[in-house]
Amino acid sequence: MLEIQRMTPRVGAIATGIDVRAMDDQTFDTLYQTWLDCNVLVVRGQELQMDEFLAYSRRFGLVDPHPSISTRHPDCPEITLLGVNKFNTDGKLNMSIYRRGGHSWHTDGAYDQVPFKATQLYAVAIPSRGGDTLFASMYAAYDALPTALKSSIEGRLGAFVYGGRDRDNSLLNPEDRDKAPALHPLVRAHSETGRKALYFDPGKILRIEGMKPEESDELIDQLTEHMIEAGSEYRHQWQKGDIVIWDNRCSYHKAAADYPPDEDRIHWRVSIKELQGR
Ligand SMILES: O=C(O)CCC(=O)C(=O)O
Ligand SMILES: [Fe+2]
Repeated sequence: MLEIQRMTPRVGAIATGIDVRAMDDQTFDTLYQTWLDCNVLVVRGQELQMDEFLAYSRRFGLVDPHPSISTRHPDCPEITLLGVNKFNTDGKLNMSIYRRGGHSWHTDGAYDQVPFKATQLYAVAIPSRGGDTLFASMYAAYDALPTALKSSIEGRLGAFVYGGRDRDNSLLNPEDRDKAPALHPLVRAHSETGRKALYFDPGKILRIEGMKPEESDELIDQLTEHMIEAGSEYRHQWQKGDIVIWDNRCSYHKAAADYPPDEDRIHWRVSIKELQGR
């Protein structure tokens, strides 16, 4: 029987007692609502083949292949492999793979005109220590912004690209590195809950539209300082067989990227976009 435990007052819930391969619509609706309420949903103890993981993922929306072509599963473009091919041919640790998602707090897909609604990971191999994923709420970040900062971003658009101002886009194929920035409101209402969120990503934002470069950089620094509201964080310690889905419209995340490099930490990952309605 489905049991749900909230992990912190704002972010994170863990569901147990279900098999996602055989879940009726009513149970799924409960999970989905929990996910909207808690922004991050963990389902524990699943044993899945790739097609089963994809079928479950499609219940949340449209599964879209990630722009990093080199890290897609060779037989299944919708699935990105995390933690695979970690060592270069010269034996050196490839930091773009080892530290993927670990450079800064971020939201996935802000470089797309239609950003990812959700990202979902399935834990295939887990190291003996480290390798957690950290989450925090964009709603809490917005609510806690000082009034002056709230007014300076109201109605403003951010311009986002893969790699941001540092242009760290080594996981993209060279021909995919020059896409035009995508523009999104920095105060962005969630399409399903209607709640306002601070939609921001210091590693993808290029500039804030309509501002001088120095002003834009200054505001980006201030938002970076305010994006994580103490008390809105959840740190997920992985178990093999966990499925974790996070809502990119209202949460930030970051990989701890601190596990022993000679151990495996492998996830299947999907990016999910909105379908009409939800
Ligand atoms: O590996 C992780 O813990 C998260 C990586 C990440 O940022 C992502 O998959 O979007
Ligand atoms: Fe990410």
